[in-house]
Amino acid sequence: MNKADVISRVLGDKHKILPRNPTGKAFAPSNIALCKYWGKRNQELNLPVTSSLSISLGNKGTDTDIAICSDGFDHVIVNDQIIQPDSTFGKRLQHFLDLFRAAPDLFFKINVKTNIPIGAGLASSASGFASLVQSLNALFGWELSANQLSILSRLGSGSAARSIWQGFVEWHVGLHANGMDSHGESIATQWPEVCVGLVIVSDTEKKISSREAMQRTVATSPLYAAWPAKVAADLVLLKQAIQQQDFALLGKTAEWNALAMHATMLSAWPAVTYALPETVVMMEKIWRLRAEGLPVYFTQDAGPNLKLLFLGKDVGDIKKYFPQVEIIKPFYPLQRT
Ligand code: 2P0
Repeated sequence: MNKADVISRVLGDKHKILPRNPTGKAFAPSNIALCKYWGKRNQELNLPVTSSLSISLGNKGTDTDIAICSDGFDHVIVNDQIIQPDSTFGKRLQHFLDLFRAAPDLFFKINVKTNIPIGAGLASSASGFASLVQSLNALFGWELSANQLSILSRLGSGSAARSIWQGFVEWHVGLHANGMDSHGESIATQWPEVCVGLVIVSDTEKKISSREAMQRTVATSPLYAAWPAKVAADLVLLKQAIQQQDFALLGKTAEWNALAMHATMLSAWPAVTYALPETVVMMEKIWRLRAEGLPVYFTQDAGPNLKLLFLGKDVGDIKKYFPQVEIIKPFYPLQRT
């Protein structure tokens, strides 16, 4: 089963219809995993080894405008820059769009605006593919369900399966080889006090893609065997923390899960590390502040930047100790900046 088979299955009769509308637009939030997706059981379909759980970042994410075009090629603009079709990103996008060309002469004009640094471990591909799929849904008039949108987004980038919803989202591992049961699900609980702080250590492109790093970790790390059990335990704890609004449990579980994921990478060969010296200095600072009584925790993805987790009551202290922090209130998504 390949991506085209999955798309046929999701779209059914709608697969070859031409766009019903001249344009489509959609916004999707970025998301930060509190229990990480690290490792695939199917590379082609981005099917994960484990479930994962994230929090979406409200108004931080990607807007995509798409229109039909008959120039014989696609035009892609990201943050006012033309994407060259032969660049790595241009080719990746092209391959994805090819899956949705209902006629050989159907091309697209795509304008993408993202308000998060691209490629710095801030999940830009997640919000990018989730907004692209939703803009295609609007353009073609497919009227897909959220679960179907999540499945199609996953084909572009695994973590995009979670960016269809705001708030807490669980991406189910699924049992089927075709991945039809591997999609996100919104966790209804609202927790308005929870804040995420972005601390940018570096916004340069990462040296090694998540895709390659995951593959290398699964293939070579002796610690990877312990990862699925760690995830299973952490998912239980995170859901308990969310339900009981137990912030210490949420923060501890998320931080420990991130450190365990990075430990699997560090024990791969050749080792993978996304931390810079500044990343480690910041971890030490967070641990010191916590020992002094400030309930702040962190998580780290495939990049050197840390995302802080804290409560609204501590915003003043967080700004004092991390003057460069950008504060996001995930449960107030309508405050567009
Ligand atoms: C996550 N990350 O759960 C994990 C934690 C990074 C660290 O999902 O190959 O861009 O496109 O499926 O989704 C980043 O990897 O990888 C990621 P692909 P993706 O958020």
